[in-house]
Parts: sequence; structure tokens; C-alpha cells
Amino acid sequence: MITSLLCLFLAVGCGPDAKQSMAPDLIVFAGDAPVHADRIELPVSIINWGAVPSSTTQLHVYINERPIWNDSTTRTLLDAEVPPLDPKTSIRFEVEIALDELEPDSHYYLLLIADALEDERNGRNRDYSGFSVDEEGKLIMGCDPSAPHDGRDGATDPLFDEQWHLENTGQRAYAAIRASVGEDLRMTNVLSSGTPTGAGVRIAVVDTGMELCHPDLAANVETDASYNFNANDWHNAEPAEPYLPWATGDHGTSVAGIAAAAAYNGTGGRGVAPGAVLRSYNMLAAVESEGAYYDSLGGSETDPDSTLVDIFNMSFGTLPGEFGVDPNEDQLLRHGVTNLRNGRGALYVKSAGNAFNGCGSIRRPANARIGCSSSNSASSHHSPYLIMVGAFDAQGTRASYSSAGSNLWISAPAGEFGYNFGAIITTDQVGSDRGYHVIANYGVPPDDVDNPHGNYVSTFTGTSAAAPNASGAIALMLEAQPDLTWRDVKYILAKTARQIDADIESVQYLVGGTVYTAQLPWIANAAGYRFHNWYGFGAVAVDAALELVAGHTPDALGAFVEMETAPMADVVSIPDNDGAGIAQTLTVEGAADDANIEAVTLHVDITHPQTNDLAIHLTSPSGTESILNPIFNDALAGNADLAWDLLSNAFYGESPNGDWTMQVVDAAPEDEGTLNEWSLTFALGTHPGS
Ligand SMILES: [Ca+2]
Ligand SMILES: [Ca+2]
Ligand SMILES: [Ca+2]
Repeated sequence: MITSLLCLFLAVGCGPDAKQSMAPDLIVFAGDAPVHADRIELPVSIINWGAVPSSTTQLHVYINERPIWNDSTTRTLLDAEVPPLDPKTSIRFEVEIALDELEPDSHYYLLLIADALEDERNGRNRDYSGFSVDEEGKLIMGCDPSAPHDGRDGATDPLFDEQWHLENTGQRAYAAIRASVGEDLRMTNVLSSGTPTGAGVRIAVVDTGMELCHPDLAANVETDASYNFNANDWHNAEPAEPYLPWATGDHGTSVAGIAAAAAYNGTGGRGVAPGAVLRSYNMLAAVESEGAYYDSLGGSETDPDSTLVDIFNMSFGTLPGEFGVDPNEDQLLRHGVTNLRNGRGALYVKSAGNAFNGCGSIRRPANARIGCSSSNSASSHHSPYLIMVGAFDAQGTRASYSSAGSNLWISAPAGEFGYNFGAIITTDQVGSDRGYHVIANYGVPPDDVDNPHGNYVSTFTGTSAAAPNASGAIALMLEAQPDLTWRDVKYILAKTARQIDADIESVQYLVGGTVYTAQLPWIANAAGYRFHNWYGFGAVAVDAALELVAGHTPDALGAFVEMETAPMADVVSIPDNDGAGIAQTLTVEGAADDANIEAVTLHVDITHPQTNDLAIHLTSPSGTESILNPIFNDALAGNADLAWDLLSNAFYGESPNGDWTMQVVDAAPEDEGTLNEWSLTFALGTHPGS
């Protein structure tokens, strides 16, 4: 069950204090209105997702001239009291507004206020992008295809010079501090030759929505391929038009531009793969998120047909605390890598998470150095079918928020927050009065010479921004060689990744008088792959990846074999506050002599009153060590029993045969527990030249 709340991996964290959760408490949506000679009748739908406590709560819908966040002078054109609305119910009613109140070529906002909800900035009481009135007086909902464009020289992208993530020249990217030259996607050859562009490769942006008519996206949007899961709930919404009604940013519109905004068209910047084919599934805004999850990720052949997708961009996470394998989700992803792309397998590209700094409970000094919640601690994040993407900044080191974990595959640029240090410049909701910049007072202004209509932002960040950079890079690879399997793509990304931040030091503490290593430096495993829990195999290096694609025979990694060991089931005490911990060895035999590890999953069962005091290390027969769970992992706070699956990519390419050692360390005094059982599952192939 995907019962946990999905949340966006934008700059804000994914957790109890998250300011951007998937579901606002209330959603309001305006439909197409009949226009009379003197007035319009605007249908308004409101859905109470269940957080607004009772039908006695007073709701008001306002139509304002401007969003309220930064403009207290906005004029209210209409104030309508809404009939009582119980949780989990929706209502539709009509408001009338006189045409002589509205000005042509203007945009109007719906504001929903519930008297029981106080904070207007937390997404409860908030603005929604209501409607525009064009010059002829016609009402336009959502993205306006007739909105003015930049009209610049079509051979250029005016914001490209500031897009450090594509070509880092030490620019400021509208922030205070310059970027560090060369810390980018290393795609100089692609930029100078103009190819490949990702042409013909289909990317699904599984997200909040997408403005299909955005001037830097429209050319790449596949007609009638997108899907609005709320078409039945949002009156008059088109099924193939998944735009988001709120005015203060559409996460999916910004994610889409990073992967595949158009190039050489005289507007905005450009995407990594400016010729890729885009579609949007607004799963994160769906009222029924569980069905939408499967339908969005390759599990549906109609309404929508997601089986046609090559790359699923998943810039979202589940809230930490889902530790077991979800059999349905496992089956969905397995179906996708087995059957889609004519059996070559779809690519599932997922954000690692933004929880490095976000300790929801106790924050210990170690958390500042090794992170708060591990990326390994969320449902599905241990799936070998995913490509988990961490974030680096314009200085070429880990972005401050980027969750660490042995489950990471690769890192991609995403930056910081765009104030002191640069973030990502990408597409924003069309118009200077809609989008992320409405509530941010820094970054590229919505009237800048290179952003004259406010269609772009320079403050988009989080591992949400890293994933679409990787998706774009994969689109380039798939155009260059459409026969690559999903495993070929992972192999090439790992093989060509660029080591960044090479001098990270290990982190050691005295635990009960023993020196305990809580974080490793970069390691090189026995197959020659470098790995670090902050970056996976390193930063995506596009030119190098394309060079290897050119010399790589597709489907050359041998049969994909999954092999599970018998469990080690001796119940043993975990020594309290002891840096040596308890270690057990499990002997693996029977894999082919030439078998290469593609992933290792540890299933572990532990009983302990404070599982977040525990670290879990795994060492391969070749002597490669990986920390699968760091000490003081905030995601475990409050869990006394762990039946957990943890993925490590650190052993990629090694042989599985031999003695595997697992170590469990309890790093805090008091509270003692037992290790009950563990086993390993291997994904195996046979790699070229090994
Ligand atoms: Ca452009
Ligand atoms: Ca905007
Ligand atoms: Ca203890």
C-alpha cells in the first residue's frame, strides 16, 4: 500500500514539518464560466481532503486582483461564503461577478480561507490561479497559450548563460556567490554540437502537473498524452490537461523544464534534453493517490497509457518510516523494467530526498556530519529498479539538504536556494503574477530583460531538481542508442560518473571506548567503482556517458538473476554502547563464477527500544564495506521493531560468492536489544570485461 503521504522533494524537507506536502487541506478550482452580457457565472469546486475539521468551519472564497502574499493592497472583487463542507467531501457552486469589474488582459486569483486554519503560508489558506481575461474579454483557465512570449532571437536561450548546471563558467545565476567553474553536467560536446537532444525519447513527469502551453515546454509536449487524475473532481477540467490551479508554483512545470525545456527558441534557458518528448501525470495532486501512483508509473494501458513511457521522472518521496518491501510497488517497478520499452525496461529516476538537515526529533552532533534521515529509510528506496539521485551544488559538493544513503546511484546538479548560492534556473508557471517567484523576493525578477514575462525562476532546488537533470541525461543516451536496456543505462552512468568532493574524510567517534567509524570516505570497490553514500558513484558526466554509449553493445550485461540467501537466524544481543558491535558472517555460494553484483538488499529484523541508536554495516567477501544505516538515523526515531530492507550499491560489479559480514552497532548508552534475523538478496549479471 502506498498509504504514506507522498511529498515533494523541493527545497523544504519531507517530514512532519514539511511545508509542501502533497495534499493541501483544501483545494479550490474554477471551471469554465458561461459569459453573459454583463456578468460571468464562475463554477468553483472545493475539495476538503479531510484536514479541515468540521462542517462548522467557515469557508470563504474571494476573487482578488492580485495574490495576497506580497501585496496587501489587492482589491477583493468578490467574497462568497461557502456552504458547510465535511471532511472528504467536495462541493461545487457558482459565483457571479460583473464583467465591468474585470479588466481585459488581467489575471485574477481565487483565495480560499478557512477560519479554523490560521497559517496562510503553509498551503492551507492560499491563493489559486483563478482565471485570466484576454483582450476580447474571453476567460482563460490555467496556462494561456496566447500569453506574450519573449520574442527574442530564436537562435539563443537568454537565460542559458546563467544555467551553471549545464555549463558552469563561474556565473552567479542571480545569487550572491559565483559558481565554481566546471561543476556541472560535463556536457560541453553536447552543447557545442547540438546533438543528441533526446529526440523521440518519452519522459513522463510524474508530479503535481505541467503547464502544457508554457512557451519553453509546448514544443516538446506530446499531444493528448498527459493525464489529469482530477478531471472528474475539477469541474470542466480536461483529462489531458494536468495543470495545477494554484498560483504559487507548479512543481511539475519546473521539473519538466530542467529535463526538456526547448533550446534555441529565444526564450528562457534550456533543458538537458531539449528534444525529448514530455508528458505529465499529476499524480501528486491526485485526490486518489494510490491508483494514480500505479497508473502513472507504467501500470496502465488506458487513461493514461503509461506503458509508452521511456523515462519516469519521480521528483517526490514517501515520508520516512516505511521500511518493508511493498509487494505491489515492487511488482509495478519489476513490470516496468521487464516489459516496457519492448522489454528493454523503463528508467525510473527518483529523488534521494532532502532530509540531510531535517531532524524531526532529537538532533545529535553526529547528524550535522552524517545527516538526519537516510535516503534508504523510505518505502521503495531500496528497490534495485530505481535510479536514486542525490544533489550537488554549484560549488561541486553535496547540496546542504541532499539525503545520503548507500541506495544512491548517481548525483546531479540542483544547487542551494538561489540567494547566496545558485539554485536551478528553469520554467515557472506562465506569467509574472503566478509561480514560485510570487512568494520569493529574490532570484531572477519576473520583469528582468531575460525573463520579461515571469515565465522562469532561478530558485528551484532540492533533489527534485537533481532527478530531472539525470532524466535528461538518460534521454540523450537513449536517443544515441535506443536499444540500451535499463541495466545498460545504470551501468554506463556508474562507469562514467565523475568523482566530486574527493577528499571527504571519514567520521569517527569513541563509542564505549572503541573507535567507531560512522561515515566512510570515498571507497573503491573490488570491481573498480568508486562509491560514497553522499553521491552514489558520483556526478553524472554526460559527454563521458555518451562516449561509452557509442562503444557499448546493448544488452551485454548477461541474464538478470535474482538470488536470495537463506536467513541467518541466531538471535543475539547487540552490545550496548559498544563501537565494535555485534558481527555475524553469512557464506554465499552457488552464484556463477563470472557473476557480477548489480545490487545487494539486506533484510534485517531487530528488536530494540531505540532503533535510531543503531548502525548497520555490511562487508563483502572482497572486503568492501558499506554503511547501510547510519547511527542516529532520524527516520527510525520511535520504532522499536525493525523488519527492514536496505539497499547498497557499493558492491556493484563484485562477485557475490564468499563470506559476507554484517555488523550492528548500538552507539548510545542505555536501551538494549537483539538482532533476530538477516538475509541478503542479490541482483546479478555478467559485465563486459570483468
Ligand atoms: Ca529555451
Ligand atoms: Ca511565473
Ligand atoms: Ca543503547
